Amino acid sequence: SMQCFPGLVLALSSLLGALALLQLSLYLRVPSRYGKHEERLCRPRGRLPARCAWFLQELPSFLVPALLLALRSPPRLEPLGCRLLCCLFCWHYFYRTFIYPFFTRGRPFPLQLLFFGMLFCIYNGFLQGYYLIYCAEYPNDWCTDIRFTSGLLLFLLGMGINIHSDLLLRQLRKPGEVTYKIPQGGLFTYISGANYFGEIVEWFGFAIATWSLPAFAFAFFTLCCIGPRAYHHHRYYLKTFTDYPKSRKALIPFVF
Ligand code: NDX
Repeated sequence: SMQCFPGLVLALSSLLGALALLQLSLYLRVPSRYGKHEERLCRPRGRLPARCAWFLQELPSFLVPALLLALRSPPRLEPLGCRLLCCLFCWHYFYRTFIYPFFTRGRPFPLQLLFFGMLFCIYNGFLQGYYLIYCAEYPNDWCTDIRFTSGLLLFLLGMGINIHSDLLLRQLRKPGEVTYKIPQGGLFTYISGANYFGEIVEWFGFAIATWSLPAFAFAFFTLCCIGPRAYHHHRYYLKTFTDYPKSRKALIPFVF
């Protein structure tokens, strides 16, 4: 049966950190090509409806850790912290896999990116789940540790912002519409990337709550992946809408 190999965790986390830097160097100047940053919808055969694409892409991030948690024998009952943290991760991806895709009004998603996205979700789902279920050691009172409580609070706050902002974006379109409008309300009042800001806060909260290398590597990856994207969204809006609110920032309210 499976056991903890600390060297494996270190290697996979380092590779995740390296992928984050690769992302940053690739997507700082040019955005990743999906959504509003894709050239015209000219090759309809190379894409899948947003609904299927997001479902398939994110499913492994839910399934892999959920299976690891369910199939571990003997089941990991102690300490409470590990199961709780693993459940938080699965909870986010339950939303992203089974709820978000069924309401999205996004444009069809490129198959090629879907393939890489899925590989990434398998990789990260395995790393986070494997670490929490086979490696992590917490004292029995971890649930009252300031790192756990403050991290959990940030996680919940970020998740709330992320879900609320994705809802505001969705409401900009009627079913079947594919045009872009100026997002309004919530944190969009201050930043163009409100949904991304929420997601970043969420995963840094998770990293603090788990106090682990894999989770910090993933939070860093998220920052490098959607941070630049928030900046490119912002530039797109400034270029497209002459009446775009001048005081709005890209990712961090009042700052950047
Ligand atoms: N999926 C994370 N890298 C990614 C998909 C792409 O969950 O090759 C990372 C994720 C993947 C990426 C994933 C990993 C790295 C990949 C990358 C592609 C290339 C890259 C594989 C897995 C790669 C290397 C080199 C390392 C191999 O039509 P539309 O779609 O634009 O409509 C949008 C709509 N909307 C508007 N509607 C009307 N008016 C407007 N002004 C609108 N603005 C937007 O709202 C969408 O339907 C919806 C949201 O759009 P957008 O662009 O704001 O968000 P989106 O990027 O689609 O993300 C959706 C949610 C969001 O909450 C975000 O926080 C979360 O998913 N997310 C996204 C990406 C990554 C991630 C989280 C994470 O790292 N944690």
